[in-house]
Amino acid sequence: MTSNNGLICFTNCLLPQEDGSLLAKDLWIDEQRGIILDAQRTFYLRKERPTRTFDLDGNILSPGFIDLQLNGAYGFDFSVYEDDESYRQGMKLVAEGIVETGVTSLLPTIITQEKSLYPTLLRLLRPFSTPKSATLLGWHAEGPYLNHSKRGAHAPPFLLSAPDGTKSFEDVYGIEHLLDNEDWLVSCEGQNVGVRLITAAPEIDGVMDAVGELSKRGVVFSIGHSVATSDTATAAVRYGARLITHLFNAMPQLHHRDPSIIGLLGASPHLSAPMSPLPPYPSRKGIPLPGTPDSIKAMPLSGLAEAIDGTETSTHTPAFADHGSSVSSDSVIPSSAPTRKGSRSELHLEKGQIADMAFERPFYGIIVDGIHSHPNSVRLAYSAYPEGCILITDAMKILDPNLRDGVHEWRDGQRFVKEGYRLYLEGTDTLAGSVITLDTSVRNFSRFTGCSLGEAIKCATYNPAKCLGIESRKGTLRPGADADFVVLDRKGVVLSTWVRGKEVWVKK
Ligand SMILES: *[C@@H]1O[C@H](CO)[C@@H](O)[C@H](O)[C@H]1NC(C)=O
Ligand SMILES: CC(=O)N[C@H]1CO[C@H](CO)[C@@H](O)[C@@H]1O
Repeated sequence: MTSNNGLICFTNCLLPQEDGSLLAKDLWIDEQRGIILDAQRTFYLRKERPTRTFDLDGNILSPGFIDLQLNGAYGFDFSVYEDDESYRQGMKLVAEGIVETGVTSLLPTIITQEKSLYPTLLRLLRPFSTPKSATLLGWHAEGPYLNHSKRGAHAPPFLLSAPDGTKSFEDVYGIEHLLDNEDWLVSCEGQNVGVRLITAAPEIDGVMDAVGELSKRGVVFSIGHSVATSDTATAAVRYGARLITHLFNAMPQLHHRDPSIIGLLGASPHLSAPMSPLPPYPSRKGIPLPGTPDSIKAMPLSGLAEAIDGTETSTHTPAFADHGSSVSSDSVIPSSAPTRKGSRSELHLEKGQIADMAFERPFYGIIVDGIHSHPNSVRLAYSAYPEGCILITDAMKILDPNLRDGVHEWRDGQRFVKEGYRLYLEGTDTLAGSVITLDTSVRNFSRFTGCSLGEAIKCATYNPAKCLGIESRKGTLRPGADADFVVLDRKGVVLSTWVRGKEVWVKK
């Protein structure tokens, strides 16, 4: 009998990979440190074997799900403040409950508030977890810089413009919440580094001026509740916007002449690159034409495709890596594909302003309840840009898999009507967020799009982690990452949830 070295081996399981495939392989973790291990290194260098082995019966051992937009659950609303103590209780309630849906990390989302309430809420909403809870990663502020005409359920009197650019954002959210903090996930507990994501409309006065600075400080800027034209939306992305908030909702519908925000999914990174000449066509008999570059001359025809792809020559436009960069430099995994600097503006921007800004298509959050977007729309978006797809719930405080249908109290005297997965403001047809869970979204998404379960899982794990720049710690099974897992059966039903190497929920 060896003594307990804290090593656990999961065996007989399928591991979701970062390319969306599922790989039959063991996974080792260090239960005490709560992290994933490199099994080979541990075995050969430490000469240790796991003390415990879990046979997962051919099921899926997925990284825990990450929800970038959750307004509340189990009766608690992140946007409602009564006192510090009950707010903290609410955070704990949600963080400990939500693991039953496979979620191990999330961004509590606060909708537009009266200005004076922000400092109070944001002071409390710092990164948080308990030994058996999901991690609250900080906060997502949805508002108050939203377009009135796309406000959805946000309260009109509280919407603001940002006449002083970044300073306006600091005034509302509190400057201490918007300080640059590269190492936030490591050093987060107890610190005022809560801001992770801001949803705002770039056409609102002053907002565009703040996008670059906020992005530089590590905030994910997300375009939402907006009527931005194609040019404005593209400019926001060039300045640093990395995400679109609940694609299709609270934005103009796709118009072919001005596809607005949705059109970003179709944007070509090559649009503003200079045209580069094709290499000359070699003669059929392999006799080089005059003036053919040496690299082409020496190459059999089968190699030409590669040359034209740019893998062999440097004269052609290089392959462009969407999201080759990351907001948090310590977690950047260098991309092998070269990133290209935007070389010429086709936008109505000041000359020189974008000289150093590469164009990357933004990620997009999408609610997959079959109500906020038709399944065909979900499939259309995913087909256009699978690498950017992030499943979000945008769920409201009444999210609770066991809650009955009917009328429920919300806030400011407003009430919702819940009918199955539908949720309206009482007396209107305005959708008021969702009551879908992320595990259900993953299953629905796979059906809507025809993608594999592994590919659907990627949209709830790796893609959101990459959007936040934390993919070396969360959303993946890399050695060194947190041992946060959801065990799914082969239909995607949650069997158990683990955080930092401990099982915190089991299906009964
Ligand atoms: C908000 O949207 C409306 C169109 O619905 C538009 O007319 C208005 O200009 C937008 N607001 C700003 C500040 O651009
Ligand atoms: C539109 C749609 O098919 N939604 C489904 C999502 O998943 C839940 C749970 O499996 C179903 O009840 C919904 O019908």
